[in-house]
Amino acid sequence: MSVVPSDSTARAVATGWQRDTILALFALPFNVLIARAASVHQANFDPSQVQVSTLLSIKTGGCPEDCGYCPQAARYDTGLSAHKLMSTEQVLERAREAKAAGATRFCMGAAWRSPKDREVAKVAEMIAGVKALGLETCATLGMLKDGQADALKQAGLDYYNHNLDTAPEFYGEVIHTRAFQDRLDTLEQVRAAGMKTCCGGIVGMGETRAQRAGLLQVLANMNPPPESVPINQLVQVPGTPLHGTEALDPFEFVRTVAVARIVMPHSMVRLSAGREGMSDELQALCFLAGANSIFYGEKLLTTGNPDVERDRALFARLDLVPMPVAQEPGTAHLDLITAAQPGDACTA
Ligand code: SAM
Ligand code: DTB
Ligand code: SF4
Repeated sequence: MSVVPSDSTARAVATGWQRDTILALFALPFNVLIARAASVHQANFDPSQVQVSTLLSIKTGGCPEDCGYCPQAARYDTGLSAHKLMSTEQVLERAREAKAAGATRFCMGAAWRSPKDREVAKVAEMIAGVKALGLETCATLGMLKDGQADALKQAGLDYYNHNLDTAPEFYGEVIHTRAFQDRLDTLEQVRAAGMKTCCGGIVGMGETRAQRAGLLQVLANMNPPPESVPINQLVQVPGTPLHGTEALDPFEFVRTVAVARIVMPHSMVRLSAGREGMSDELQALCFLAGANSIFYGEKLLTTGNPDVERDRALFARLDLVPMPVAQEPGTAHLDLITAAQPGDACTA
């Protein structure tokens, strides 16, 4: 059975993915699905390279939204204390540390529904400073209003992260304070300002397989699809409404990564939240299935991430090397493959 358009590894990728086609990919025998995803991955990227990004919460907690998964929503008692926006110097210090540890991208996250213009001006200062360090810049600040995306772009922002989180039909069961369409509107502003998008979602929130397929369908049919696609596994935080949700079968998580790789062959697929609870073997399967980016450093925004020693050891065990900035997908870098020193993995 062929459920992948024959040109899916070519640069001009098929759009117009149907839900049934994506579900048929999910339903392939596990080994067939992983082999197919691995071949799409290899045709477009050097499979031994993994992008290394570091995340920093520049404004933590106290958020007015009601996202059912999020420890930073003020209305849930998660024991998290709220902090005001960090100073530019504090942020730059952390960015210098991230760079020294081997990160190539620095992502700044704020627990806002939507930033005020004066907050955007402060973050713009941070972005300019991080960019000047030679790092790729990414920010996730909530919904953007007119002019804000342009201000961020002008400051040097490369990527704006704004997740769809889940399928349109499941969205209303998780978040009530803003709509799926609001997310699409912000992503459109980001595109119009000339920035790249980092957009993905969360799995393991009690959604069905059809809904996981639905999330990937909306992402893959964006024109163009997001350059970065974070696949988060729900980190269950006591006090949030989704705490206690039945855990997703880890192999279903791997299938989701594999299908994301097939339907978005040129995007970076990031193994994002939830990695701390995954074994090295499970992560290796995710890399085989086409994941080629991670968050690196002990903390995500407020929850844990594998410590750097564990990730260095994982890279060494799997002969993975950090991806240099600006690798263009679709061009297998044989020079880099041969130059890579297995075992000399993370420069961190
Ligand atoms: N407040 C902004 C917003 O929501 O757009 C930016 C920060 S928000 C924390 C960024 C993303 O983190 C969310 O869209 C969600 O996908 C992810 N996230 C938050 N809490 C999570 C959790 N407990 N497990 C997995 N992903 C989570
Ligand atoms: C994304 O998709 N995942 C990151 C990043 N974008 C901002 C956030 C994960 C947050 C996990 C929960 C926490 O640490 O608070
Ligand atoms: Fe607020 Fe973002 Fe958390 Fe939603 S995901 S509660 S908007 S910080």
